Amino acid sequence: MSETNPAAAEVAAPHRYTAAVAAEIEARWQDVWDADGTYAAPNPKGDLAGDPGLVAKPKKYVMDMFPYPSGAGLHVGHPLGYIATDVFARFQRMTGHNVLHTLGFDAFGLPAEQHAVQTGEHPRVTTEAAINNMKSQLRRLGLGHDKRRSFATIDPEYYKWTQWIFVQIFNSWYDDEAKKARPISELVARFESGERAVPGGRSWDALSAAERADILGEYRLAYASDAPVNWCPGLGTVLANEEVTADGRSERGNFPVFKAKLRQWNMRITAYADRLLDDLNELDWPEAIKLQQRNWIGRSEGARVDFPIDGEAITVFTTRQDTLFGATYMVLAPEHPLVEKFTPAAWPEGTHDVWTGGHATPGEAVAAYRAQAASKSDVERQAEAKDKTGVFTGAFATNPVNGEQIPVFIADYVLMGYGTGAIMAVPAHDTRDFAFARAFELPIRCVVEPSDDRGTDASTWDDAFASYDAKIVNSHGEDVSLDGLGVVDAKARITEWLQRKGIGEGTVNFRLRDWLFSRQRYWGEPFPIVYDEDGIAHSLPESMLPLELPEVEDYSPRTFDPDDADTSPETPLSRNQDWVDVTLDLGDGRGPRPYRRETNTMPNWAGSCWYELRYLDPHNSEKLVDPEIEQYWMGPRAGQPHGGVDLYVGGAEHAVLHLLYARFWSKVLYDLGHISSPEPFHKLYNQGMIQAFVYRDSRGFPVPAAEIEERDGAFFHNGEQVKRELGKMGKSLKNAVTPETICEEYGADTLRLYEMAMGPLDVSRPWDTRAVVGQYRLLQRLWRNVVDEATGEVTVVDAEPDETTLRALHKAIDGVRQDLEGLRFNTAIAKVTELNNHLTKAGAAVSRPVAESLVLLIAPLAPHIAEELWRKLGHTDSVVHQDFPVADPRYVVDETVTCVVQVKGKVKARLEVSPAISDDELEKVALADEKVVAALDGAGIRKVIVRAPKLVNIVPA
Ligand code: ANZ
Repeated sequence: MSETNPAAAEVAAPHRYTAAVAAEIEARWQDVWDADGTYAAPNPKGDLAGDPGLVAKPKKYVMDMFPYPSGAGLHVGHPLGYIATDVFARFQRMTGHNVLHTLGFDAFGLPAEQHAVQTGEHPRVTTEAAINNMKSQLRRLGLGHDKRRSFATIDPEYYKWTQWIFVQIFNSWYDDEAKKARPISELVARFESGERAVPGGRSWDALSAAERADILGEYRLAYASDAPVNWCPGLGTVLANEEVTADGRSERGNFPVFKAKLRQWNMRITAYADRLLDDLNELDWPEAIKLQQRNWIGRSEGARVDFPIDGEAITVFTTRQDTLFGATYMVLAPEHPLVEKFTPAAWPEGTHDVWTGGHATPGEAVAAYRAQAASKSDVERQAEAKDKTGVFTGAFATNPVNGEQIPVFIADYVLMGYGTGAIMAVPAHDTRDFAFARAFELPIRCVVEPSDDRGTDASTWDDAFASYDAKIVNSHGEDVSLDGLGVVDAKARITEWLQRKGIGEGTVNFRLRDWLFSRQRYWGEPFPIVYDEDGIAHSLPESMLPLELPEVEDYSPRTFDPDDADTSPETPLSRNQDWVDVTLDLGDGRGPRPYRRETNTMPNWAGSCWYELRYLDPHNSEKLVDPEIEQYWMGPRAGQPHGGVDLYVGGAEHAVLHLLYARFWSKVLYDLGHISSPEPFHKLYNQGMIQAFVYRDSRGFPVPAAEIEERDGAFFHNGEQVKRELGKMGKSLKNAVTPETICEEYGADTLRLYEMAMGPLDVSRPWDTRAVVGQYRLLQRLWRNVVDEATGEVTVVDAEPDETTLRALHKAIDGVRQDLEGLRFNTAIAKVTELNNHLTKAGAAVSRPVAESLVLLIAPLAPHIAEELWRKLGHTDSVVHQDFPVADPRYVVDETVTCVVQVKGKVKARLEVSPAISDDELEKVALADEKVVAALDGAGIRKVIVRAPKLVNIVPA
């Protein structure tokens, strides 16, 4: 019989497992699963309530980062994580858990909007078509999702609650004393009663509505402000810091990004900096991701110090207050509001030429320099290697530790948005200050003794000495001296001194900025905000949610000359006057009034900030999630003090944005009492990428990978030799392989096995279509161990398995269990393969309990074939909810190991013992051994050292 002639094979073996058989089985079982609701996870209550017996089981919440429904559909690289979570979820179901596993769609986003801009077709139409296409692609893979719980972020019933959460955030403030968010009404009550002083010193009653709104805006966790934002005229929208590249351009489109003052919505995520940092310690996340979040939040401990100037003070933030005696000049950010105030009309007598930048007056110099700085991004300004630029303001401030008059500069390497926007410069010990001091011929004074051999005369140095690990020198004033102290002690002493004098204090500063939350886009959630005639923002009452997107004629944001910074955005929603200008009764006792709607939309991140909560209770129209249901699936428990999803799988590219924003929203909802879990995701796992070979012709253009011929290790396309490299998989590189192609050729179970067998889940791996057949063969052999290929009859026998088979079986059970629990799917498959091969080689009919266990072992990985074989083996209930096999420890251990028994350090006996033997038992066996008894020859025993199972050492008395 020839394997290469499938037609002949099918005649000889009409019941062989083939692609056609796989296709039939897979479609049939997928229909049964859908009809039976096999993957429906019951809730303790609500409309998804189910079997209380199931709810009494421990829960497992297994979740993927949900996809953006791209029009291009899925290639085989996309479902890697989905298959992995599915295998894990199936395993958990078989080990006694009530498992919640589903998948929704993160469906607002730019591609559909861009398509709408080009074609005039509503983005909803293209998005829904893409969702439907993806759903059918995913269904083909046999993923065990609870489909009742799926939704898309564009569903009005979903974004109703996204808007509702925005309203909660808008209507709360952060109480620094209680360290939590509270309703803004409590703050108002405190202002009214006088319990808390009103900023500005007036009484709350005496303030106008607009004045009150301004004050509350300083506290609200969602607030509009005129802060400088990243304005990208080329895209026609503002961007979050995270969306701007290191060289100050838009991540998307690569357009220049400018700093512009625009009124925008922000989220006060900075209020949560400490908690976002501290709670990371409790999460089971990859260390690399935790580190990225820590760096992003960027906590710095240091001090604020006042430098007197003209009867006032410039406050600096420094992390090196121990180097105060080495501060020889100061630098303010060019935008610093105090710059004008201290800039004199004329240059002081004898001002150095390099300090003036060639300008006639300090005023001119400052104005020219400011204009220049405004055209650079923060990142460009901070670049280490850049030549340092700046100008002297003409003013001098006093160094408080020694009374020295030091010049005040403005320079763009100091940012307004960090610390206080002003620094004391210590050129000897800070690299940037060193470069600046050299350029402007400023004194460089060593105050930390270098540990290398450069000496303490800093004027001879080539670079700053920035190490912490050294002693302070040259640092004594009238009533404070730091000389001889280490850095840490010096910091403590000087901070205490500053505090006592009332000119400074220890402080913590964060790099994290508030989150810019508005976009000038159509395809996003509208803000549930309206403005009254005084321009005061009001949130919509819940009864007016969802606020649905209006129809508009033109979806495009207005874009501008990419280089023209003096433009400002125009939002698509502002083009529908009937929607924008409305008369509403907000139910606040003021009756119907005219309002103007907010016309920005929320950023893409909004919908993914809380979706893990909506899966729990997707149809609840009264609440975002029922508290009892939330508590059941997410609530804190032993080992998970902050609760959260039990396993969350997705790409490492989401280290800061999505994962930080979602944590922030959870904490606000937690503080306000809406949920019991302050963290959304307890365990995070990053899957690797599936890469693919890219073939390029002599001009470097990719050619279709499917058309490549390989000859003697070289690759050809239409006869022309091409180059092969490893890259991303996708349309543009002409190397995408769709899951459908593989399913047609081999079946979904083979595809699942192949993806899981390619390597450890967290490692990237190259796709190789030719290797897929290996897993297909495994399934064929599995089938053959249960089913007669000629007759289709089940061949298993009721005889007891032999000892070696029992050992092979229980070792496999033991190993596969541990591997599946530990997400080591590739090694689990290797163990199943080994067992299957053992049965094939044994040649005899397989005994029923062995066959059944084998089917159960592979069920999480290849669910369709497992379901079919389970049925063929005579079971009427689904394999999905069977108990996963448990290994019998007697067969798991190697039969025996050799134990060496020594008396006085000499080997006297060798014993064959069980590897599981305890120290006590081994000692008894050793002491009873004839040869040992003979060797001791009646002597007493001083000491017995036992290292079970391999060594016993006896020391006679
Ligand atoms: C004096 C000094 C001496 C500093 C020294 C450093 C080394 P991190 O750790 O990132 O928080 N700095 C403060 N505000 C700044 C701003 N708005 N723009 C640019 N630089 C700013 O950095 C804190 C240090 O960065 C501060 O400590 C300050 O320089 C500078 F040997 O003060 B240091």
